[in-house]
Amino acid sequence: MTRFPILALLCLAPLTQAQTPATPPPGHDHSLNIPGIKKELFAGITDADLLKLGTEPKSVKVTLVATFNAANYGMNFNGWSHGKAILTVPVGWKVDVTFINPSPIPHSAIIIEKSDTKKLQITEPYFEGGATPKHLVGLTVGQATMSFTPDEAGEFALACGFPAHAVSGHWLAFNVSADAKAPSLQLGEKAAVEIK
Ligand SMILES: [Cu+2]
Repeated sequence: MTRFPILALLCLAPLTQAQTPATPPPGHDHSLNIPGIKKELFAGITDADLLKLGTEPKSVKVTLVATFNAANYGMNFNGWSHGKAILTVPVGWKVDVTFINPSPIPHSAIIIEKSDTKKLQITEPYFEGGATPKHLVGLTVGQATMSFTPDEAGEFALACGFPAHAVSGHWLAFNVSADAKAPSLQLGEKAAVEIK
C-alpha cells in the first residue's frame, strides 16, 4: 500500500503540467499535449476501433488505446473511461484485443467482473487469456495483445490492470450477452450500434 501514493503521483504529475482543458471532451481530440506521447503508435485509430468484427466467424477485434487523450488524466481507452463506452458481444464469441499505450505512464488491459472495478488491484483475468503480459506492472510506449472467449453471460469490464487505475475510472463496460445475435458498441449517450 505504501507504493500507491507514489504511483498515483507518477501518473498525475506529467499531465498536470500540460496545458489542457479541465474537462476535455471524450473520444475525439488527439491534439491535447501530453508529454512523451508517441502519436504514431495510434495514428488513424478512433473510438470506432473499440469494436470491429474479426476475420474469423464469431470473433471480434478490440483495439484499446490507453491515454488516447487527456480525458480522466489519461486514464482512458480511446478517450472513454468510467464504463461510459459499452461493448457487447454474444456469449462464446472470441475476443482478440490489441492494447496500445503510446505514453510513458504504465497501463495495461484485463477482463474482470464489473464489480471488481472497485478494487485497487486485480490479480487474475476473469476469462483465461484475458490480460496483457505483466498487467500489474503495465507497459509503456508499446503494444501487446490478448485473446479470450467468454463462455458465460454477464457484466464485465475491460479495465486497466495497473494498480488503482480501474478504481480511478480506467475501464470500459464489457457485456457478454446470451441474447445478442451480433456485437454492438455504445458510446456515451448515443444509441448502441450493431457491428457488421
Ligand atoms: Cu491505466
